[in-house]
Amino acid sequence: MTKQHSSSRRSFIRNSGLLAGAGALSPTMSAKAFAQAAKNGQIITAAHWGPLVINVDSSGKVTSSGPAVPAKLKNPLQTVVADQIYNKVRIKQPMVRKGFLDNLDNVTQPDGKRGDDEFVPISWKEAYDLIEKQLRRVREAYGADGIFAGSYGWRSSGVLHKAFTLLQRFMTLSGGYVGHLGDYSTGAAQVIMPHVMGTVEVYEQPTSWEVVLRESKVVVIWSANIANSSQIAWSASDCQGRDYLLKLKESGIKVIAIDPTLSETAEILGDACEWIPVNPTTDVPLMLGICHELMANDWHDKAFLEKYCVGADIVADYIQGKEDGIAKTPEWAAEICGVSAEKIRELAKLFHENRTMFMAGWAMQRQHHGEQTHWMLVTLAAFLGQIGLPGGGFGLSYHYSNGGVPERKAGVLPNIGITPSSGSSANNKDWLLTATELSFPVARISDALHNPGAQYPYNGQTRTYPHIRLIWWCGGNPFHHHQDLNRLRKGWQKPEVIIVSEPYWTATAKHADIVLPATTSYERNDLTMTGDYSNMHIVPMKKVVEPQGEAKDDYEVFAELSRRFGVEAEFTEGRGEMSWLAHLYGQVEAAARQQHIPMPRFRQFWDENKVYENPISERGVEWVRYADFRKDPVLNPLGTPSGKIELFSKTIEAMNYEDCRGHASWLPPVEYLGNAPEEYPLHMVTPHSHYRLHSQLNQTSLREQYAVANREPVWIHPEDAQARDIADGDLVRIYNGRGQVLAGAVVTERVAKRVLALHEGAWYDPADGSDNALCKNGCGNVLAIDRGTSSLAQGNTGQTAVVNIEKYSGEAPELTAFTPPKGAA
Ligand code: PGD
Repeated sequence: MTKQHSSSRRSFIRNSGLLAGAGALSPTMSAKAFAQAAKNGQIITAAHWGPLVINVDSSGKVTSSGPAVPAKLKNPLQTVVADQIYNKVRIKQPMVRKGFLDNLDNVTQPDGKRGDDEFVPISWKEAYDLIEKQLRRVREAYGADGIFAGSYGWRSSGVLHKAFTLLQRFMTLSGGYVGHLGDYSTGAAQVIMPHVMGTVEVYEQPTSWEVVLRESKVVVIWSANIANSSQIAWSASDCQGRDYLLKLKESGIKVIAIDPTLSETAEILGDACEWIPVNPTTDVPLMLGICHELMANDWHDKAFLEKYCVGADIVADYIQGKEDGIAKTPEWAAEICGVSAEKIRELAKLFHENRTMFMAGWAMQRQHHGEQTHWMLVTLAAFLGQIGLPGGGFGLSYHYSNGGVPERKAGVLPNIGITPSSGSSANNKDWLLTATELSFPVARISDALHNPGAQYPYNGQTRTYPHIRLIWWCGGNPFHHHQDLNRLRKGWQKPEVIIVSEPYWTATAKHADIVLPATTSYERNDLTMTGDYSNMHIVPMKKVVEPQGEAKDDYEVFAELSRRFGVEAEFTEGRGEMSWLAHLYGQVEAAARQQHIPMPRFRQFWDENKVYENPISERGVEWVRYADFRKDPVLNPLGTPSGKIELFSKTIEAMNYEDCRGHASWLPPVEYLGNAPEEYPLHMVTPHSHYRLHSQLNQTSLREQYAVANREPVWIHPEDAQARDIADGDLVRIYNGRGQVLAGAVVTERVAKRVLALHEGAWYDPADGSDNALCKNGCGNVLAIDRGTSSLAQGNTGQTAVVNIEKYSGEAPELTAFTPPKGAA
């Protein structure tokens, strides 16, 4: 890695732990070994972090956990199942906030104390009674649109115990709710890409890794951290993505990582990878500079642009400055993005001369004007003319859910649905239309709470925020995932009732009125596939231990509430846990048999206690994204209005948005290094941690491996540290006009100058109930800006924040992130 310096290496290794696991082969679990494992009291289950073998002692207690599928690199997330189950921050029984209980006669006038109050234990019966009464009251007084059950979040794996799906199933059947649009992962890209490529693109299988390894000459890992993200998947990781990284390392392919930080991916690739640090949120100028150089040398693929794209001439005029008088030369780009003009020219030549695959991640679209980055990346790939060729073009999902791992021949396991499979009477209900109209882009939650009834633009429409009176969150943690938490905290005081279902006392649970203890996935039976694209395995997710304390499955809770609202039969469809699993498995078995894939009957599958691996498919191995379109764009048109790649979109232009024009453009963000004020001269980025899935697992012993000064570590460049007299290991305060957090300094050259990297997902831990409360654990979202990416997508902007940092001079406050609130200990 060209930019790695030895002085930073030690602190990096301390903070990544990656190399410690390298080469430590996981046990290969053959069928015989699985059978033996079961006999020995080992249980097979799965989590987002892959299939797991769990060791249980004679008293039924979990002693250790590890991988059930072999992988060359250790996945630390697989090792802490016991910590997840037995944790002092588990919610032991239903709880109600004291101020809420005292104010029950006046519940329409909330007391403003959420997040700064004590809790009182209640029985499940009391909790159900309270919830039933409040739901009936809110629905009668305000209709279904008074209830927000969008409840975004990563919950846990499983096709039956899907937290927010169960909440929404109950709400659908019992009278309605308002939900959300989009997600935090790809809020901008998933709205812009259908206009450009005719599909969301971000959740689709890119060209197979096997083809890349055989055909690509250059791989550009652009704002993506394949090493970290492949540890997890929306279903369960198939654990193959990082093995492919190791193969890439050995392949001789030229690999480039463009990123403000030297990620774990670049670290694994070592000398096979050149790190090009780029200023945060300035990838568009870099791409424009490369395009300018392609055009200056007449290297752009005119035949491709003519045959497969619309609007290339308009974009070409923009690149050359004919539209706005600014030629997007490498020099112009270098000034903004921090990559030298010489390097930009070198990249243009390299990409032009070689089969190049862009593996783009999503962090670069979680920023103000984030729609532009993926649009511009497609534009650059189109100028190179390699889209649809083996090993060329772009893929927007190599880092996610092990994208690029070849798809297997498989039946696909269905999930329990939001509406019953029999078809629901709910579909005919009046509320559905209103709720559809009032659902809002998920990252506008604070805005919706602060501005009920206000109108806002979204993807060509004018929409209206609902007036939210009751929130139920189940399977997510907005008090880590949302931006500008001080603003959320204020808006959060407005609804009349807030209910949270959670296994742990997260900040979201601490900010609720009624808290229901949920089981972890290890306390119930379920099923999952692995690899959201590869469909590689089907795994029995076996209950490992009985529910802890008074925790209940979300399924059981919503089934009971459904009974109270007279819709139990529709909710359960007459099934209990195991009959649901047999039913869902039956569907995958039937689909598999149609493809002549033999599968055991459910009972045998379940009893065998093993991971079932689907057969290899030649088609999956040889998959080249957009090959059909390239072969015949008339017979295989894209889903865009023109059927081609829309480098210029008439649809978007007609929306007349100043913040998203008819073609990809450089629109400077509201905050970045190019306009940072003197008091906040640094840019904070918030990458995803190697040791967590978002905020999940921050409470486990893995934290001992990365915490610095008992806080979330922040990476700071030595020059920025020296200028502030900050040493490695110091307790520091990071702050801007939105808030302040404590963190532990890691002084390292693996972050670009004037950039701080504070990984997302540290549990929010406000010191008090004040407007600018110091977060004692280091949650970056206290500092990130809360505004939509643009009028088009209204996605989240978690990567947009300018800040400053100083050595913390006061006495270190006690960390309370992992301590239950008063009354609950
Ligand atoms: P998680 O930590 O996964 O984060 O935000 P998300 O809210 O998904 O939260 C899931 C919660 O569900 C946990 O608290 C867990 O305990 C709980 N849970 C797990 N299983 C169950 C269950 O069975 N029942 C119930 N009731 N609860 C359960 C993630 C979001 O954060 C995402 S997807 C992205 S991509 C964003 N990334 C960034 C970023 O890069 N930078 C910033 N600044 N901010 C981000 N926020 C976003």
